[in-house]
Amino acid sequence: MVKRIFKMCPEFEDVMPEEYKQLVEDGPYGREKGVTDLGSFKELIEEHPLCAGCGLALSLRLIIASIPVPEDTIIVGSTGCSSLLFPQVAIQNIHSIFGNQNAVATGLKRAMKLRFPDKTKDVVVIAGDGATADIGLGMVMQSWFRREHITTIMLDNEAYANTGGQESGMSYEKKVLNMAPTGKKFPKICLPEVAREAGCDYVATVSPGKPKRVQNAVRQAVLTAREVGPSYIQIYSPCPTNYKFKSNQTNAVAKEREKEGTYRMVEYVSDKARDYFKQFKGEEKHAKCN
Ligand SMILES: Cc1ncc(C[n+]2csc(CCOP(=O)(O)OP(=O)(O)O)c2C)c(N)n1
Ligand code: SF4
Repeated sequence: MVKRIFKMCPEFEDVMPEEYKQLVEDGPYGREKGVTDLGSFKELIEEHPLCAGCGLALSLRLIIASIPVPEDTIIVGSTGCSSLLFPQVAIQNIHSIFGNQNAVATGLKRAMKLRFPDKTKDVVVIAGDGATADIGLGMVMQSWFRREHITTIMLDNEAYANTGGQESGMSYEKKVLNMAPTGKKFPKICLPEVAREAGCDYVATVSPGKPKRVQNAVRQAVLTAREVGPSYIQIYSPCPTNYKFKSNQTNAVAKEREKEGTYRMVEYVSDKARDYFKQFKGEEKHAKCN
């Protein structure tokens, strides 16, 4: 396994912020840390303003603990509940106007390649279902058609939560929400299938109820985007506030939906990606980064 090496420049040690020093000394900068280590190291997100029991917060904690090289990653967020949390994440991140996230990520990835030709910079989009499957869908799909080397992660809470509970393309049929009082008239969009048809080389649906699966999917998706082509993860992130269940039931709701088959967990790896991954033969796939 190739070890990641990351050191603070000695000349700057005394002027670097305390938080940064802690991330180098006791956090995941330069080290292999994952979801099974949570609670034993300084995390990249330690507090947030989202509702108690928010599925997005659970998902983001896991996603962020799974990013293979956080110090060389840039997250592109979008408007929605998750955008309230990103200012407190110790990974470079940029907020994009609602729906524009994959266009912004495209420009960023290309600019990073020009600016740092000898370095790997991973660009990961993390946005809500409204931003991804509705208002930003055109830009999301065009980035997949163009085979941009970026990872797209949808936080699927099956609603426009931040604006009070409108239905989204990802809400399921007949679901009554605060601002969909007669129930949704159309079925849930099957975006994993759209992603596969649009050319994504790695596609997975996961939920925070199964942390190790989240980690494997995130690492595989980031590596795919780095070396093969676009990748897509959809993480089911139940919203207690709009779906009106108790805030300690979030993981139970996620597990129940998976068990009853109303939230399908799928994984698709293209032949190209499968060939690429073959070379690692059981090694930690993400370890081969600089
Ligand atoms: C261009 C633009 N259109 C609409 C809005 C209003 N708006 C803010 S958040 C939001 C809903 C976000 O829904 P989603 O992407 O599902 O994220 P969630 O809040 O559910 O996490 C909308 C419509 C906006 N801020 N900007
Ligand atoms: S409204 Fe829902 S998605 Fe938004 S912060 Fe609250 S629980 Fe999370």
